[in-house]
Order: sequence, then C-alpha cells, then structure tokens
Amino acid sequence: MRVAVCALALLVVAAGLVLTVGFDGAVQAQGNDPNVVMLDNCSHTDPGYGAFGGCPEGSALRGYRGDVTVAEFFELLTSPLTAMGQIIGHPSWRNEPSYITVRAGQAVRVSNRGGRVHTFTEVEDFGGGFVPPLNGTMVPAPECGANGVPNPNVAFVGVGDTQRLEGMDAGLHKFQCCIHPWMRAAIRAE
Ligand SMILES: [Cu+2]
Repeated sequence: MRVAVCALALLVVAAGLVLTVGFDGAVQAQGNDPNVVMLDNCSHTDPGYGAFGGCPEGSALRGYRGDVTVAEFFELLTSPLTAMGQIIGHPSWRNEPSYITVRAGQAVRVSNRGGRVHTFTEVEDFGGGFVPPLNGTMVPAPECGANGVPNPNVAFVGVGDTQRLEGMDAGLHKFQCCIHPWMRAAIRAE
C-alpha cells in the first residue's frame, strides 16, 4: 500500500515539476514588500527524494538546514491520535509567517526557501490539494485541482523562486499549498 501511494505521489509531483518550467517566479525576489516564506527541511542527503522530484542541496546556501527524511515526512503525515485518514502534515512544511495584515492593494512576496516545490494558492475554503495521498479525508479545494491534476491556474513556486501577489481587496484572503495542503496562510488586507 505504501509503495502504491508513493508511486502515485511521484507521478503527480513529476507532473507538477513539468508545469514549474513555465512559471516566471524569479521576478521581484527582492524588495520591501511584506514577505511570506514557504519552508520545508527536506534532506538533500536522502536519496529517497529523488523519486519525488528531488531536494536540491543549493537551498543550504540560504541558511537552510535539510534534515527531514522521506520516511519521517510520511511518518508525520498522520497521527495515531487522529481519525483514520486525517492529515496532520510534517510541521517543517510550513509558511512563515502564516498570518499577516497588509494594506488593501499592497503587494506581498511569497518566497520558496525550502527544497521542494510549493504553491501559495488563494482558495475560497481550505481543503485538500491535487495530490490524493497527501489529502487524507480532505476534499480537494477546487482552486487546486484533484486526482493528480493541478488546476491550470495553479502557480508552482520552484526552489528559490518568489511569487508576487498584487491587488488584494480588503478582507481576509486564504492561501494553501496545493501539494501539501496543511501549509496554510491567511492575509488580511485592510
Ligand atoms: Cu507545499
């Protein structure tokens, strides 16, 4: 079962990586805009990540410490103290800060300082992503896609890249990673 799950995850992550190529996320990596950082501590010394799109060593140059193995990632995906199929997710896969307040219309930079590909996708309601093995019992957020197929509007942020969010209306905006759906954030624009 675990092998089948891993194989499926590999397929969908590989699909995501192909889509990453077209994303010009490197623009506006610098600036004074408020900044949210997407993080994970995947271990580049664990060859297991090779089957899931890799975990480049280069991230370490930005003060990144990669010490989470693939085995530990899956170990902490769930907990024996929760209902069967409920996803907890490894806490190292996270957004920092996960809540900020900005002025309406103010740009926000979202940078990937981890070693894995992430998305920072605005959703109406928090839910699962498009990678079924990482969703557990969560229903995929429609903005993310489903069944291993990302919504065409999903912007993948590669390792070291930055996405710039612009023109946020006043109100509370919810964001999540469409691959690792426990990576959530909210931005209040006022
Ligand atoms: Cu992610």
